[in-house]
Amino acid sequence: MTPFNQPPPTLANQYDDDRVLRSYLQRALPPEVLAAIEPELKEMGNMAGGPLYAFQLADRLNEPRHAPWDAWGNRIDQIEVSPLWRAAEQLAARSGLIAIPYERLHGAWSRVHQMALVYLFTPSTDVYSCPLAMTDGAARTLSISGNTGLRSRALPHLTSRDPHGFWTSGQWMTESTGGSDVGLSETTARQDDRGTWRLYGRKWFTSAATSQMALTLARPEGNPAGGKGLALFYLETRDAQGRLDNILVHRLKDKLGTRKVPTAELTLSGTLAQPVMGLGDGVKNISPMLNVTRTWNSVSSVAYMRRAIALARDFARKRFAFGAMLADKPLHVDTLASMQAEFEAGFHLAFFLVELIGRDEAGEASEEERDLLRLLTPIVKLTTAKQSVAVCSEALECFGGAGYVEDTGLPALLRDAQVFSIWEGTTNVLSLDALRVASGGGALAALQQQISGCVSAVQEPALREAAGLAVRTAAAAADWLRAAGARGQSHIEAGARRLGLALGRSLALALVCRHAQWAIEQGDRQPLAAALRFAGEGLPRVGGDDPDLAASLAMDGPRS
Ligand code: MFK
Repeated sequence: MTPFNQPPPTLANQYDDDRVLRSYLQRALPPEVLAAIEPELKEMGNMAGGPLYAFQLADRLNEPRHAPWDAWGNRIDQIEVSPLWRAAEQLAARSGLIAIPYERLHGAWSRVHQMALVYLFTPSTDVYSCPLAMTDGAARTLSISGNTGLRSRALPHLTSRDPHGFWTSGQWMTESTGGSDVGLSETTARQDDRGTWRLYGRKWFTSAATSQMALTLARPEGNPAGGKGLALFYLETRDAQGRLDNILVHRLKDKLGTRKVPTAELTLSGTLAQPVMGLGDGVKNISPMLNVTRTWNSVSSVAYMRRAIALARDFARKRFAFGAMLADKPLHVDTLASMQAEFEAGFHLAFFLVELIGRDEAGEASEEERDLLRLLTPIVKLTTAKQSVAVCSEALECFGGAGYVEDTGLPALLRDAQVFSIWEGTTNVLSLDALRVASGGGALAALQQQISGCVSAVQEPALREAAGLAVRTAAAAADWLRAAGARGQSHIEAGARRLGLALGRSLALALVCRHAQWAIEQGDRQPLAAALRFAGEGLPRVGGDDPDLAASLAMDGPRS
């Protein structure tokens, strides 16, 4: 007797199959831009759901390898990445995943063009988006640095469409003293008599240590402590002979996820470097890079949600249990609906951020939009990262035991998603960043205005109540912030995460309502269902917290 074998989930063309992406692009883009970029999106969608996905599954057990020595005792620190990663690099360069926003063929829409491709590419390439994000961040930082020498040296490589000329960049910030608190960095920069700078120190979490260059922070000797005393440096990892330039790779990290990413601990012992923009304010000067990588993080978070749901949905049509397909089981369908609503709201949030960056880079953003961009970069990152972990976890459950078995390829989704809320600023660090921005200037007012603007477009009676919830929640958050000042810094700080999530989810709701209104006018009521479901699950409450009670609860333990 032939035993029963469950057909595995499969993927269709990931562009054709993605109603949310296609509907968003139809609304947001001028028709001629959509017509121009759609063939690329279709092609990437075909790769991502077909050959690249098959390659990803076949490559599952391949991880980067570090060879410290050659056979004859020479220190080589060679790092081999997996075959999938080598192919991903070629595809990324040829597809212009970094080049597109710098070529800017479609003006302010070029970032949407780029990120729509990135969104399709990312879930089939095992976090190759990490080196790409840093490369984009370096390209952006150098292009606005005013350093014409470094710009003309590196930018043509970082934005090349030729895989042979393409460079990736590292973003070497983290040290064992300063993960989040980068100002504690101990790496020093020393200048010799001829004016040449060399770096000395240990970098503790250098992602994608195979890059040709890196932007990093070091403290010029004699500079004061803290982030202001650090300076932003450019370095090339290899010398003219192709040897690592006084860089010793100690080991690759053994991480929960992102296992294809060769994250290294390394020591710089006299590596040649050049200051990018002055000899101080390093944290501030590297922030354009952080803001770009945080945006990639947001797009990757929604891309992972979409992939997890695509697989779970396909499986629901193939899995028979308790007398019916899962797709016909009301409770399973209800669970998928909640996942889809989270994803759909997160998608609109992430791509709204992408639109703002595009406008800013094209010089079309108003002052309010620039304020909004500064506030939303941390908020969208922290909101979508939390969504992604929750949705990917729920998706694994949709497969029962198969979701917990490695060779289905499914557990990697959750392991990789978990990084989104950690790297590039944890939820709490980003909440505090957002709190600072929201507390001064006009950013919070700009955000409330944006929410009201979205909501004012909503006519459909069923949507109006949902849209009103977005306005009320954002207003309550702003009221809390104004009142919290009188209750002291620890009170404000304790509420920062709730504030960030309340604002992020309010805007997500407003954006999905605005989109739903447009879609209804096109005869599509699916986004309406997403908006109502997202609103129905509620938005976070800000306030009502007492820091003293929280401290006794959090640090619970025997009293002396
Ligand atoms: C899938 C794609 C994902 C990509 C993967 C990439 C791989 C990972 C590579 C990594 O390197 S991960 C490690 C990333 N590390 C972080 O994200 C650090 C997290 N910590 C923070 O963000 C802290 O808030 C921060 C280090 C910025 C705090 O440092 P400080 O020394 O207390 O600085 P401060 O006072 O907050 O800011 C200094 C100046 O920079 C201020 O300006 P002023 O001097 O004019 O007052 C800030 O306003 C400004 N600033 C800080 N963050 C900014 C910013 N400006 C614009 N945008 C920002 N995000």
